[in-house]
Amino acid sequence: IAERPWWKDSVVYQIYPASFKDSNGDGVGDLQGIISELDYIRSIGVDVIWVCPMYDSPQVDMGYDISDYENVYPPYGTVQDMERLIAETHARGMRILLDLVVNHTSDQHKWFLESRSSKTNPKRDWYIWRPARYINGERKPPNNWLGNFGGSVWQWDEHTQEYYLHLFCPEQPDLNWENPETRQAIYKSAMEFWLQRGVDGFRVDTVNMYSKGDMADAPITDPRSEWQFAGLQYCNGPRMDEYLMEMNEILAKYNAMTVGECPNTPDMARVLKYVSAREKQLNMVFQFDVVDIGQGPYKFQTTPKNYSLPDLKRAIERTQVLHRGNDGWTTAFLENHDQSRSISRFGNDSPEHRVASGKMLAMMMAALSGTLFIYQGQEMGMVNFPLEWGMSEYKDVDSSNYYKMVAGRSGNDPEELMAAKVSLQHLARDHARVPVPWTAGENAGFSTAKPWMRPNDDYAVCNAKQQQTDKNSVLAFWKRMLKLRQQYGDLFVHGDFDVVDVENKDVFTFSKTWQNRKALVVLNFTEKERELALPAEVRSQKMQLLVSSVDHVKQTQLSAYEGRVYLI
Ligand code: TEU
Repeated sequence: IAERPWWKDSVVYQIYPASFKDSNGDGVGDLQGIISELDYIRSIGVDVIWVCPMYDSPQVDMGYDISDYENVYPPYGTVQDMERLIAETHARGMRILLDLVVNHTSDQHKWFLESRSSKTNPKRDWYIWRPARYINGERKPPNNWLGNFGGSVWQWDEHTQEYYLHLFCPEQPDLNWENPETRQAIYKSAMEFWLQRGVDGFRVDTVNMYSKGDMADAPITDPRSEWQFAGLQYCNGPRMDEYLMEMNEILAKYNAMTVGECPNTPDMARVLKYVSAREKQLNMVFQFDVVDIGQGPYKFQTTPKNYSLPDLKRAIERTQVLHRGNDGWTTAFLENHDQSRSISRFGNDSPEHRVASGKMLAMMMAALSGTLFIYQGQEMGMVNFPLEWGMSEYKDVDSSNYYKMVAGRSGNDPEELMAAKVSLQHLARDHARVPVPWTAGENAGFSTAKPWMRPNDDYAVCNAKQQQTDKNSVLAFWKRMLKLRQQYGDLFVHGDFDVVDVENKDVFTFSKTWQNRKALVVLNFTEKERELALPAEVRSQKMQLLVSSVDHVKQTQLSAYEGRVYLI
């Protein structure tokens, strides 16, 4: 069997520093807050933590705009605090990944301040500068690509009379990976500085955007929409393999693990090349097939729940077959800091069904092959904050840019603004950035000060303290499922995934096979009782119920949101 390095069988817990726990009473989470809860994290049954950007940053994009790779954002702590976090994590038998954000820096990074200072500065070519086009005497950007946060990807710079590229905010200028000097500086400053301090690997931000496609004028594929961003043009450019193999040479010196964030990549052969062991590029990637489901040409141009369960089954299948019969590896995730909460998105976040559907989704994820990633609060069944909250509660540039664009485009049309608000309540990244609730006490136990973001209204019932004592909690069920995932690793982590009844729009049944053993996972995605319709060839065999997400298991009926795993 394929070798099993630690990162294949690990469960990774993603931490968003601003929202995890505040230890010094400034209303913002910090590194000491993470250290203080490492035992809690370990108790869930996870093996690795991934800490989102804690580097020095003006925080335009919550730390994904880095102004100094070799320093910590002061409200979070110091480099010494990071060294303590690394040591305390290792002392508990866990490993630690940091976020590697090297497609761009902050516009406050010293490299960019030099690059923009003059056209002859030695670092001018460390970023991507282009002259304007002039059409009918009017100044135009070099091409009409649109960025991930709306608007052109080109920012005019008065001082040197050129545009610079930014696939995200204007405050996030893209680094020029074509320049070998720049690449070497990135490897040294963003990677080796932390690898030398003992980090075990990286989650690699926007890993397929370092080599851009052809910069020539690329027509927007959907002229109807101002927000049809050109992701397909500037992802997976021609030199991606070369850059990642070069980067891998550094990582290999430290035996470091990598998981790349790989959006906008429908071509499975391209994805496989990134994760194939013999290609020596990345160990695994996050594919976006599942979390992008139901989204329009731009994610917010969609309506809630506008996908079917068969669509979801097919999307999960595309992430589960990637490593089958080859030397690749895959990941399983439903949440991260860019996604809204999975119970709200794929389950049912009403008070009546939050716990049941949270357990059902926990069972699904624990039974999927590949390295499993859980996002802070997912283990407790956190859900989106309600539609009633005002726009002032949305702190994310992605959300506010979209709402502003709709207001401008529609002249503040109330119906358009409400539609935008409905989409944001369903999909905004802000739902993942709400402070983690630790207790039912003031500020949900997150801080002794007013938290930078409002805790969700349900923290009295949904908080870590309550769930650690409640044997029927979502947390208790996640712990149980992670133990079973470890106990039956061949089936759950390495087994071959096959959908059993792809067209069933209510129940998701899939099997996991490892040599002559099989597990059958049956998930009722609806709030109604559904018939337990097992395939004939399975019914005839000896089956043992391994686990159900409900206490009273009926012979022929699945309860609302009930999940079951049978061993065959
Ligand atoms: O995300 C890249 C990415 O593709 C998503 O940001 C997506 O474009 C965005 O959520 C719009 O819906 C990474 C980080 O995960 C994200 O938090 C950063 O904002 C982004 O890169 C820039 O670093």
